[in-house]
Formats: sequence, C-alpha cells, structure tokens
Amino acid sequence: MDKMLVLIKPDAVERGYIGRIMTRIEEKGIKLVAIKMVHLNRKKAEELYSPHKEKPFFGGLVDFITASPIVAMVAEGPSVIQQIRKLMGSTNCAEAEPGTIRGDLGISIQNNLIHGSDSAESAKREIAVFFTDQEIAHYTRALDKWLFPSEARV
Ligand code: IDP
Ligand code: MG
Repeated sequence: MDKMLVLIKPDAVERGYIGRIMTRIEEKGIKLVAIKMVHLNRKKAEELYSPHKEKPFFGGLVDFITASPIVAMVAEGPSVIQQIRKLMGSTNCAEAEPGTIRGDLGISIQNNLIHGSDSAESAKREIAVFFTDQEIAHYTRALDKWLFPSEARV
C-alpha cells in the first residue's frame, strides 16, 4: 500500500485546525499509520525542504515551518499521494479550489496549512525525516474491505 508524509503546518496548528484537517483525511477513508507533534529545528527543516534550497522563498519557508509546532503524520492507502494532494488543493491558497483544504482555509502561498509528499520517492525520504520504522503502525481496519476494495479499473 502507498504511504506519504503529511504535515499540519504551524499556521494551521495555531489557528486550531488540527482536528479539522485530520477529519478531512479520515472521512475520505485514508488510513493514518503514524502521528506526532514536533517543533522542528532549522537543521531538520532544511533537511525536509532540501529540494527547495535554491529557491528565493527557502529562508522564509524555514522560518515559517520552525515558528511553532507541527503535526507530522504518515497516511496510507491506494494512490494516497494523488488522493491527499487533491484534498490539499494548489500550493497557492488564493488559487486553490473551494472544497480543498487550502482553498477553504487559507489565502497565502507560504502559509498554506498542509504539506503532502509529491511522489513515492519524496514520501520515502520525508517519512524518514520524522519517523523510524518502529513508529509506523501496521493494522487492518474492519472497514478496509469497503474502503480499499480490490477492483478492476478501465
Ligand atoms: P506544495 O507544498 O504544494 O508541494 P512546493 O512547491 O513543494 O508546494 O513548495 C513547498 C512549500 O514552499 C509550499 O507548500 C509553500 O509553503 C512554500 N512556497 C512555495 N512557493 C512559494 C512562494 O512562491 N513563496 C513563498 N512560499 C512558497
Ligand atoms: Mg511539495
């Protein structure tokens, strides 16, 4: 099953949206297999965002993500990356569709409430920034037979 890292960013934590964002993921049917609150130091933040280190917004992004605690999660499900990236909406909240987390709850391009890995490779790297293998749960929900059916697709 596919896995990805999801972060509830400092703006969302301070605004009281931890539960709301987790609910959007849970009600979609996606399984959460690891959760922790972390206050990142700059070194870890720079490691997380290393693919962006040449970008003009890198310094500001590190300031933002280290400003307050975040909630780190590992989510699991069929095509989970595609599913959660759709729920998140476009990077710039001002352009994100209504109905998405960023479209409904934000205005900024930087303070955009949620992070989600964008590929299987980045998911593997990013999960390892926050979690050891022992911290990731393995379980089958009674509802998995309804939520994750094996089905043919055209
Ligand atoms: P994503 O979070 O939608 O995958 P990325 O392009 O990977 O977007 O950028 C990582 C994060 O960097 C964004 O979520 C946002 O917080 C921040 N960011 C992206 N573009 C800008 C920008 O133009 N100005 C300021 N911050 C930005
Ligand atoms: Mg990204």
